[in-house]
Amino acid sequence: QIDIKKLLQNLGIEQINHSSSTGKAWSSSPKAEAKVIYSPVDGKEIASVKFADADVYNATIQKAEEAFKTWRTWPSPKRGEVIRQFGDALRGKKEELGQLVSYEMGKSLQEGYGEVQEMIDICDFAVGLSRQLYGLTMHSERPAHRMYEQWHPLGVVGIISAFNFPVAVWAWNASLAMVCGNVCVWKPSEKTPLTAIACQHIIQKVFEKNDVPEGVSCLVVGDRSIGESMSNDKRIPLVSATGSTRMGKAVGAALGARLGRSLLELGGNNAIIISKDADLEMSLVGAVFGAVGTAGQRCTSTRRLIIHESVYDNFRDKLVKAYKQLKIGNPLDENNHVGPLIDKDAVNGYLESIEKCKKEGGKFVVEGGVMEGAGYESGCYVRPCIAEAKNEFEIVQHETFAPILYLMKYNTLDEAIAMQNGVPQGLSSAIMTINLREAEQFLSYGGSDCGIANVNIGTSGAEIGGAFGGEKETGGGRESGSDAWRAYMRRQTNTINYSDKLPLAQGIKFDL
Ligand code: UN1
Repeated sequence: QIDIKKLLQNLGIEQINHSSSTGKAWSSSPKAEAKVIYSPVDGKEIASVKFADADVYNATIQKAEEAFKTWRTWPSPKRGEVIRQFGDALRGKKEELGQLVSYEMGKSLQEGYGEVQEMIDICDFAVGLSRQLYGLTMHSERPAHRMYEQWHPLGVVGIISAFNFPVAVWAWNASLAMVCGNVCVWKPSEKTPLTAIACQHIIQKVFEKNDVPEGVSCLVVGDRSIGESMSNDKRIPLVSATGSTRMGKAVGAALGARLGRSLLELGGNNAIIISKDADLEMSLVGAVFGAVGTAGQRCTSTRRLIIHESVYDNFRDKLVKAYKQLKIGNPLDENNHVGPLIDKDAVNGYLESIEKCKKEGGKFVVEGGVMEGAGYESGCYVRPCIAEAKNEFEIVQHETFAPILYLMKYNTLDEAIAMQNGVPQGLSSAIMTINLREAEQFLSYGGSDCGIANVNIGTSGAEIGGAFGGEKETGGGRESGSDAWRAYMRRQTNTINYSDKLPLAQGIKFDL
């Protein structure tokens, strides 16, 4: 059980009645109506928040633009120092923030803590990065000329995040964008605004202590109209959006039309290939965690298992046995494996997908259904289920954000790879094998076509150090580690002539 009033208080939340913040300052339109946020855990009201309108949105972007003029003059390692302190503040609030993530979103407490840990990790990464925003130098073809490139911040970065990782994905974007010298405007999912409000309070206190200009980290709580405004707003050179492919196509089209930049991290349809040479015990843990963790609501969740025919029956039976042991219930109780879906719409989507799968000929070896009775009052708890299906089923080609796992059989590895790649999405993929030839083929140019390809690890639970994102309908963006920071900066090539002549490139003669 959770004392939500106390939890919000411990997180320093004073401002739930306003929709927008530029740091210390909070505001909302006097006309804004209050929206009640319910927890999927117990169906109870957490708090009511206000959604921003166009006026509040505009004022926020204006403040962000002003802040950028100062923030970009701060040396990057000094910006990194502020992010270091933000990471420390998160360490101090890990328990409380993790609990609120769990209660507002419905993921297990362990995963709530894990999500805050991802925020801490990316802050550490960003601190190091603040001294490493490297550009290349190159040799000029002209005498006494020097060439190099440098990376400058873009300006206002819009961040649209999804309910399933309500805080970590913002931190991936914001911590990198801010050490790079950008200012951020965050539109969190309208389903999980409270964790966003909590984060804004935590970062604001650190910013205040360091005299960071008002407007470097902004929050706008609102519905999709805010996302649309951001996408069409010429004052925002980059919008980073995480969510459904449908949303991403709209954001990408709006940004494309004004030749702005978008960084898209959209749906996945992730498969694990279980080879004849797989360690089946290990595969079992990877597959079950991947499929039921976060109640199947990660973009990296395992949705398909492509199993070699020689181990198919054996592995299916192991899965069925493992699913029987799953405890479904309050995610704050650490004995439970599976928490609720985010809301009743998600439950309906889950039920519809099961029906569609059956219509197309899918055979359920573990049946789904909505949980009823004590502890399930919110109506959001569902049974993780497993269907034997075909890759070409329409429903299998589609990402359902729920714990439905599809099993299919293969004979040759080429066939398995073709199935793995034979979906519109391209986020995460994995092969379970101790056979080097198979592993290398899977990772080669002819192997997985996804942004993430793992060997002997499931599809979910990526570390922050790697670039995160995927191909095809996943949107092509990369966030988090490696050189993903470049997306938040503009590259400038500089040529300096330190001679007293003006030779032209390509040997062109031009005499006056
Ligand atoms: C997401 O679901 O949008 O790799 C992000 C993972 C997590 C992040 C998932 N580290 O599963």
